Amino acid sequence: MKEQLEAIRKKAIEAIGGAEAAADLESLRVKYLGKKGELTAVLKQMGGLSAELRPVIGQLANEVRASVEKAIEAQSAIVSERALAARLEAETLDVTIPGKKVPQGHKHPMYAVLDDIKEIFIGMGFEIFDGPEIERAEYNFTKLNAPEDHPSRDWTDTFYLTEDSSVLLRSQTSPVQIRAMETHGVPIRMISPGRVYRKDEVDATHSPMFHQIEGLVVDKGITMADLKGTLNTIIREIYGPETKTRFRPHHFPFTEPSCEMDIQCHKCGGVGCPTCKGEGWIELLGAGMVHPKVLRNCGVDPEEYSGFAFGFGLERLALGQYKISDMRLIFENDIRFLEQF
Ligand code: 2NL
Repeated sequence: MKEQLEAIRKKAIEAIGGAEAAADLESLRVKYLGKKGELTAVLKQMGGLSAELRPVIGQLANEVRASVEKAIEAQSAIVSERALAARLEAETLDVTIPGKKVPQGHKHPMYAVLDDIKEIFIGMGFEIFDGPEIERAEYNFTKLNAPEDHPSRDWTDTFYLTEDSSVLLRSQTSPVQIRAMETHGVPIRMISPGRVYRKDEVDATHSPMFHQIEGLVVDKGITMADLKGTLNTIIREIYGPETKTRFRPHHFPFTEPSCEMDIQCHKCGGVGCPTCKGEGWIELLGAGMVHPKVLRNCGVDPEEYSGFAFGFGLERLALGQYKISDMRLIFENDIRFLEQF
């Protein structure tokens, strides 16, 4: 039995020395020291030994178990050290390699123009209001005094979302102002920038979706002088203090009287050039005194209050400001274009 035990010790320690993974060590432990292992098998035969031999063999068996356990422990340390070394090797990080440059973006030129304009209005005490892009015809047209047969109501001009033409994609942001008069009440000084939708074919100056900024001021005693003064101040903030403007009569269903505002061509100073198409003036926005019917439709008494409103296209303004020749460039988001701003 002594030889048997020594043979187990030799075999086990050899096998353990060759083990390369923790799992191999565990199966060797089971093989030699486990309940059904080789050492246990030998110990089971101890009953047949003489009284003198039994303690000697018993002690030897314990020694063998201890040395096998020690070998497993030692090899286990080596195995995990090797595993760690291999992992460190595989995950080496060279901190001296230059980093990857993250390209830095910036505001879209049209939103830069929008932010500048918002700042100017905020500085003059205006509030900014948002509203839904999916609107009721009632808010987009009816409350704004658009007659039932007004051409802008035609399905060839407006995107309707229901068969009965009661829901649509807003064609202007005035419904935001109607809602503001109803919920916020008057007096009010506000602008409503946002997307609007019209069934226009895409070309250099048209897009079926564009951005509009509309403004509204309602208070006691507001007159056409307030309209002209406010718009002149704002235009001179944007285009410089020397900018010349003019107001021409116009017609909108929601304002009375109505006008359009032009600025003198900054390129030719009013003489006439390709930028202003020989006119000397560039059309900028539409405006007017809020129609008494519109005020009444929003629960405002036109005997007590009056107001002015205006609206303009943001893309058109940005095109002019950055001397961009084609509106499609604003929407295409080609990096080569956007990087220039
Ligand atoms: C344009 C210029 C305009 C308005 C928009 C407006 C809003 C309310 C009441 C009255 Cl709540 N008017 N907005 C006024 C004049 C012009 O937009 O060229 N539109 C077709």
